[in-house]
Amino acid sequence: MSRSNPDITIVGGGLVGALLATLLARRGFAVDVFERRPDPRQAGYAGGRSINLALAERGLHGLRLAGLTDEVMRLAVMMRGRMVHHRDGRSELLRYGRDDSEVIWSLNRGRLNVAMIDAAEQAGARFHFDRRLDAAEFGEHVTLRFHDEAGGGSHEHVATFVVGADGAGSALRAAMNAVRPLGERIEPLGHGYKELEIPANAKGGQSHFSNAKGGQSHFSMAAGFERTGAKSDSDPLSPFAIEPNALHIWPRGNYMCIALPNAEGSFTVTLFLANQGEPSFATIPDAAAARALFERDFADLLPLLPDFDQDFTANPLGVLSTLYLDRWHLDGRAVLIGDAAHAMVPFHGQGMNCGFEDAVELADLLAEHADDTAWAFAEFERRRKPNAEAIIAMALENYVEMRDSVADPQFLLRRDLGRVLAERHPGRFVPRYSMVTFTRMPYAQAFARGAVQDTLLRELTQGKSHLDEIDLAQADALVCERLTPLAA
Ligand code: FAD
Ligand code: E1W
Repeated sequence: MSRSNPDITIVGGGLVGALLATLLARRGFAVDVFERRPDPRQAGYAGGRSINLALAERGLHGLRLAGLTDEVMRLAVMMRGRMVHHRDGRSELLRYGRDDSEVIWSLNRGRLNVAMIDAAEQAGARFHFDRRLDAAEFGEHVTLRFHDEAGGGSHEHVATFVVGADGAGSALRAAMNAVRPLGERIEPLGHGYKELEIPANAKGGQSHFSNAKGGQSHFSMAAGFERTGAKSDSDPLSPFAIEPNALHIWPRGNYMCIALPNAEGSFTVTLFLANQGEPSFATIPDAAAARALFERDFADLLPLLPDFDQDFTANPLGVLSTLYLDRWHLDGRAVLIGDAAHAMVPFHGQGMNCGFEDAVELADLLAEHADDTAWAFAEFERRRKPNAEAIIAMALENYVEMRDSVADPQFLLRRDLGRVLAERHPGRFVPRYSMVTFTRMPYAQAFARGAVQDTLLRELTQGKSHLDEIDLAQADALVCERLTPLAA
């Protein structure tokens, strides 16, 4: 089929652009990817900083289709649940799923991107690094102008049509919007974030054994090598200062820290905090003020952050916004995908996972309808936009749930009853987190079923304060009446 296929031009060789490039190149399309940054295989990624992200079933499925699972899973650390660190120093592990088949994976963003660029090139895609899109003209063809970030000067590329995978600040989106407004609305969260690091072998300032295997730790949780025993972080040979196989959360009401493990034994910590008010990034303008906040609110975490002042000063303050668009495409000439189409707040850990689902859907549509991209792009938007809107809403809701998870007793009663009903009705009453994280059902369906379940829990717990006051026979009847069984 390959010769009658149009050439594909992708702007942005990040996670989503690289996956789309692989999927299309494997189907015989000629694919060109233009990426603003230098080749990460030569330049080293992220300035040496180790930023990680959580991969779940939806993202894993995309990687499977690209033939990337074996390689990527070798780099991954299993996270079985969230480890909640309370103010009083106690911590508890709340499992995400029913067993170790329902877990998520922590991955180094830079390494993942390199693996994906390699895979795309092996499939035949051509990458052009140091090429920043600065203008696009939409005539009969699409003329793209790139600034050469390495050598200066500009380059032109003429495309039949173009896919914008250039992230939340998409330059292609701006160019499309100038031709025909996309109905863009950017909603700032009002909270920002700062990344910090717990280094490998950080044990609260005490000196410790370094890992005998010299970095290639046996604690890195490649799928088949999983260690049993929950106390691996207290093993003196472990490079991990805290439990490796968890996503750590320090909820503090209006703000929080999280930490995700890296295979080498370090953790990337992220502080999420309001930009204004008390406390906020405005009231901790320097490392000394930030340290005082941590001494008060993250007392058990601070000793694990030996480079606190340096990290706080040098690392940029991240901005968090949601991007809503009315339209994702300009007839058959341009379409947006991933964060360029629907940037969301990170509190469900689904931005990349959702972008990978986009890539799979768009690759399928282009493979079937390459001769009618106007239809393919419209259909892509029709299928994906309601799902993007659903995960956007769920990600916003999850911030509140994460940061004050210990608050309201009615919330805790609903959560406990939810657990009981999930156990009594597997495949019918499924926690919303599980539908989002461990299944590939459309996000919009997970959102809708989640709403039905929440209404049910509110009705059943109305005026009650203990689980044993609840009529489970009535609950069972309502579950069966309002929720259809999910396909296996
Ligand atoms: P990007 O990753 O932003 O890639 C865009 C690419 O386009 C980049 O390589 C960029 O250099 C390039 N580019 C930009 N402009 C131009 C231009 N003008 N010309 C050429 N190239 C250009 N998601 C998860 O699934 N799990 C998580 O745990 C998770 N955690 C997160 C934590 C934080 C703090 C944040 C902010 C996000 C998190 N996300 C997570 C979301 C995830 O990072 C994004 O959804 C994902 O990176 C989107 O991929 P993308 O390829 O669409 O965009
Ligand atoms: C996940 C940045 C980030 C990434 C995540 C998650 C969270 C909180 C954050 C959601 C979650 C994996 N979550 N974790 N525990 N309960 N919900 O599942 O990716 Cl802040």
